[in-house]
Amino acid sequence: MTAGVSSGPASRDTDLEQLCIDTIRVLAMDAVQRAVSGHPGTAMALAPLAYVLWQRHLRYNPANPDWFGRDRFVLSCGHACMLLYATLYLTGYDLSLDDIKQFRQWHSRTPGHSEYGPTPGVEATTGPLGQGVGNAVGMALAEAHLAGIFNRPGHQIVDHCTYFVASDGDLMEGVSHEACSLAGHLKLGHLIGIYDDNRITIDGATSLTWSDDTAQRFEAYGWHVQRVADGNDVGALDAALSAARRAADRPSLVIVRTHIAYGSPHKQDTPEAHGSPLGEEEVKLTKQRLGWPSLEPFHVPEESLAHWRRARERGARLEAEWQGKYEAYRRAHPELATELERRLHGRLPDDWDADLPAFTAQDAQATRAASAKVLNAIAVKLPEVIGGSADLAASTQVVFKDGGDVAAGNWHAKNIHFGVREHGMGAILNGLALHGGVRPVGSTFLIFSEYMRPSIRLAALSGLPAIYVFSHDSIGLGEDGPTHQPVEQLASLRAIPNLTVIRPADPTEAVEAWRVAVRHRHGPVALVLTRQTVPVIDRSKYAPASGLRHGAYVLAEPPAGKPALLLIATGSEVELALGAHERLTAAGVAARLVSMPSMELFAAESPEYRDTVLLPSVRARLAVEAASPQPWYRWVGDHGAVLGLERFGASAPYPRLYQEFGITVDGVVRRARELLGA
Ligand SMILES: Cc1ncc(C[n+]2csc(CCOP(=O)(O)OP(=O)(O)O)c2C)c(N)n1
Ligand SMILES: [Mg+2]
Repeated sequence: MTAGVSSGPASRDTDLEQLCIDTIRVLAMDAVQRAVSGHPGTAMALAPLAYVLWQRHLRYNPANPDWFGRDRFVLSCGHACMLLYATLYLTGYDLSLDDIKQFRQWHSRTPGHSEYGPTPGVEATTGPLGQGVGNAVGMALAEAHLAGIFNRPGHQIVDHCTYFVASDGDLMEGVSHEACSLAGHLKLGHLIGIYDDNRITIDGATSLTWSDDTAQRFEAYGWHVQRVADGNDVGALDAALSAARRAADRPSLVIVRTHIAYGSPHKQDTPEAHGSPLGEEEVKLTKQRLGWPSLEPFHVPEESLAHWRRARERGARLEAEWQGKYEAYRRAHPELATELERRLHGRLPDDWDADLPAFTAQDAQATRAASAKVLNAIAVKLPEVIGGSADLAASTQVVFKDGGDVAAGNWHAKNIHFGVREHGMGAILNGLALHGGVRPVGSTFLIFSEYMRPSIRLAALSGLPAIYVFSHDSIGLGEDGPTHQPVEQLASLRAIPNLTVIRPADPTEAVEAWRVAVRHRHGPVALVLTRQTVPVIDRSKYAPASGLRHGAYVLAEPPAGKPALLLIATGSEVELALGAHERLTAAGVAARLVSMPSMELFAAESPEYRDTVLLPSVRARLAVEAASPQPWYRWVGDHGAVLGLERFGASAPYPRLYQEFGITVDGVVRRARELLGA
């Protein structure tokens, strides 16, 4: 049953507490009013929660936002970021009142929705609803995993909680369902959610669209659920958060009934308070109703600030205590401590890639199969690499041999079974990456990257080192048909800024693709792999695959003379392009073949390098990729052509599909000749 919590007797510090709480409300109103845009209502409503959480429960040190032992906090409803900014300023992070005044302005540290990076203390980029909930699940999973690996009897060195705040919208979004369902299954006891039950979304009362019983829903997931009937009841919030932590055998949700824009005479409990300034007059009336001592904007009473800033001392003490424990751990287990530090700094051992597999002509195989071998070789040296798939492990082959399955009580294992939850997986991968100490890999069919795209985008925006393995990368998957055959996915992934897409041509390029992916730490990498077998390119005859790191490289030259034609291909189509190159060469056509596994890596190269690969003087250029041609026009130019696919695929054995769609050696040769006007 859901437990109800209400407060005990009022403490003698009540007035000061109220002043501290109202300081958040005032800063939220004023900052939004000054910016003439933003979301004041929810920050105002959740001010008491922020006060209780940041004063009494959350373990953090404003002077060191990166302290590993801190509790994590994710504001999933990123629109309410003024709540977080005000709290970070008041508790004494490196964020000033001027920063608050710069809310939503160019280059400010207080952007319109919370972003990971510009603001110290902000743990995740949130705004797209539901994502932060998934991030929190990922963080809690990372914590449980690292605790399982690094803690020793008497040394609970990994022992922190992850808190999140979710709004109605966060819990309506499917991604939070996926993530919370998995969190309940995995019994992530250090995960504590607070649901802002204000019964308002943008279009009006939630009764318009929603009659879920959220408490029952989360109980059904296996969560510990409590209700706080009044979001202004500091004692009840305090008690509920304590009880949530005590319920350490499963995740907790505290459902807090709040009133959006609490204190505003005309805007409280209205949807208008969600996303617009209250208005000068209403701000004034609200301050009066709150008994606020000044009508001056951004007025912060000294007693309030002084009381809030006790968080600095508290934080320094908490970190020092933890540091003491850590020193004892380091003395008792020096090797483990060194390894933990290596992981937290994201440092790679010098020889991490010394023993990656090498493939010879006899090793023709799908690039997904080659990838599996590389991944397992990497995992020997880099135990921080963990992950799995959304119920497609046998297909994507992201399986750590002898890695064990992550399960409740077996969190130290390496294979994460995300279940059929691609979107949840995407958000959880981001949380794993944000937490640190692990290097997350998630996998599914390329087509189902569609189901995780919002999380991929956030990984890219936040610069997170997540690695995606997307297998079944084209019509080459064959009989499963057009529902499963990606066509436009490569183009759409390549359109995401700061996402690196790599589609290796053969097993040897798959090795290099992993080498790049592991080294690449400032954004996600998607490895796009075949289901079908591809040959191993004979590197004694053609250029080495180390060129992959440049995104594109010259694989084959004409036997003599300057090229008159550039063939450019990726993935399984390199085999066709090689066949065409041979035929054209035999016919006396001077063609250069470029393998371009990654447009992003190539685009990041110097113009000089790019010109050595795509010779500016050669305007007859043909790109070959069994997918939407759109991204290729940049590389083939006005006089070039693309042999791609501008329709959905079909259900049939794949050789027939390539034949029917004209993506064959013959097709390449024909288009090349057309381009050359011969
Ligand atoms: C995925 C996604 N869809 C839509 C939006 C636009 N949006 C922002 S807040 C919101 C709903 C507001 O209601 P609620 O989540 O309950 O937040 P509250 O206003 O109560 O703070 C919507 C639809 C969004 N931010 N993310
Ligand atoms: Mg709401």
